[in-house]
Amino acid sequence: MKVTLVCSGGGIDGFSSAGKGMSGGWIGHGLALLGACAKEAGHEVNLIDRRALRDWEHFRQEVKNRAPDVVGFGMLSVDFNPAMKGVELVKQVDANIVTVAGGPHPTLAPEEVLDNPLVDHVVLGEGEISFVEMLDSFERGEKVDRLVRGERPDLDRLPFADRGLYLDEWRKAGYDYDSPEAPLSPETPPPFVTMIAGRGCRYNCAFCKPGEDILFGKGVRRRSVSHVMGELRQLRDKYHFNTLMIHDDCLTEDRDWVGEFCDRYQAEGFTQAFWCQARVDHVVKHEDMIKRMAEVGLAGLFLGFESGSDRVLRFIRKGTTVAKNLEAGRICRKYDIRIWANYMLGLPTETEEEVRETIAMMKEIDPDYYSPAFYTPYPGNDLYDYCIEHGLSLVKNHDGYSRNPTEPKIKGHDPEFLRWALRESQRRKLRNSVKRKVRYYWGRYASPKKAVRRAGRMMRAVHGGRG
Ligand code: B12
Ligand code: SF4
Repeated sequence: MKVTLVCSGGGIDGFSSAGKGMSGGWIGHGLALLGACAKEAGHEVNLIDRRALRDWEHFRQEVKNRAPDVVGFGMLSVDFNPAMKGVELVKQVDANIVTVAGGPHPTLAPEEVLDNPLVDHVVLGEGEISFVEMLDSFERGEKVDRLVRGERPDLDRLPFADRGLYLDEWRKAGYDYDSPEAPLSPETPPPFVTMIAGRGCRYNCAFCKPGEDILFGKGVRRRSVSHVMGELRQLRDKYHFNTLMIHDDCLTEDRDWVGEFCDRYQAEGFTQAFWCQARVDHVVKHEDMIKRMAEVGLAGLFLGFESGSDRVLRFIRKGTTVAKNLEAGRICRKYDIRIWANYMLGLPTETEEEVRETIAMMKEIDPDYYSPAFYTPYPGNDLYDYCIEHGLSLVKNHDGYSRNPTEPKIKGHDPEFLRWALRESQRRKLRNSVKRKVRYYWGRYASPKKAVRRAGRMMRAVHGGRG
């Protein structure tokens, strides 16, 4: 079968965004894995990334040129409108092309996607096995149900994500990367790559669950360290990666796995700095694990601090406390680990006083990167259901399912106050700003390591001049 996968991503501003930050410059591991599996089964696969196209006419042309038998759309809730527009255009190009939708939104709100008669099939949950079986059935001319429940794969039996599917498209669109994926920050110099070591999470935050359980099943399935090391070796040989982001919701959940990973990372000669996501309670409970991770290359953590109010943390079932948030911040600082701080403003039931507590907490933590969100109710979690039941949601259509802090997404909050809180939460205390400046200039010009390196360079220059 000739298969075209479509990355509908990038939200409403998706076109011409490839390479721009993490939304535009990171591959989607779901489609990259689906593509790898379909290729392995003998199908011909290519990918259209909306982010690397100019407009819908460009999309139509690409579909025409590729003349696929099947088009598979991957989508989050925020991608619903562009994905449905894509389905419509595919059918206009050729009504015989089979359209299949999968990913978080079709899994969490299948009825909305099935409502569109132009969508021929919907796959719920993980697609590697069932999508490929579907392609095989099409090839044999067999009938396939419209709604298919994806079978969960053994992650160690999967091939590695086919990054080329994305990178080739980006290059064709003129993005001349010195890095396979867009670096996260100036502290993750290229070549930068992302990877996924497992699926699922055993925690129960109300703004997330049960969505991820529905998508990946309850609990965590992690690839073996050997399988992950195989992919890292491939990334080293093929892309010479210099920095790495591991996307797992919570890589630090299994101490033994992390311990084995650190040992193997070091033993196999990897020295590249890496970042990952973690929970603050893990950082606090297992400082020794964090220390070990820092020894082998952990350079930064994405931490979900969420709120500076213990009442709000309980309400959203985060399972952490403000004291743990502060302590996790202190531990990161101790091991020179950068902090990417995720937190929310404008949650349901949150008072202005509690928002101020979040501001005060952020000033105390003094993270390296602020990642604030206006709480957004999107389908698939208990807090979304709460907002719908209480008539709180201000989201008018799927384009509004982005957490970007532009407009408050629920009723009961003063927009002006939240916008002030957004700015204020990111304003450092004078003491912290000064400390940061000093650290920066020390690191850049005066640290003993740098001084030795600079002296070495000067000596070589002098020597070179004489020679
Ligand atoms: C990494 C990540 C990001 C990255 C990179 C995204 C990217 N390029 O893919 C960044 C930081 C940019 C990001 C951004 C956002 N993200 Co995000 N992200 C994730 C995260 C942590 C991992 C994604 C991943 O690779 N998973 C592993 C792969 C293997 O799983 P998968 O992609 O779901 O694919 C499998 C199935 O879904 C299915 N499938 C997928 N596509 C298709 C297509 C077909 C045809 C078929 C048959 C099957 C199929 O098969 C795949 C293999 O089994 C997930 C949480 C998670 N653990 O998955 C959240 C998650 C996907 N993100 C989420 C959200 C809300 C967002 C944002 C909207 C947040 C915001 N800023 O407002 C944005 C929107 C981005 C956009 N579209 O523009 C939600 C989506 C919920 C929803 N209802 O849509 C999730 C589930 C987190 C959560 N628990 O709430 N995200
Ligand atoms: S928010 Fe993070 S820790 Fe909480 S349930 Fe979701 S993935 Fe797990």
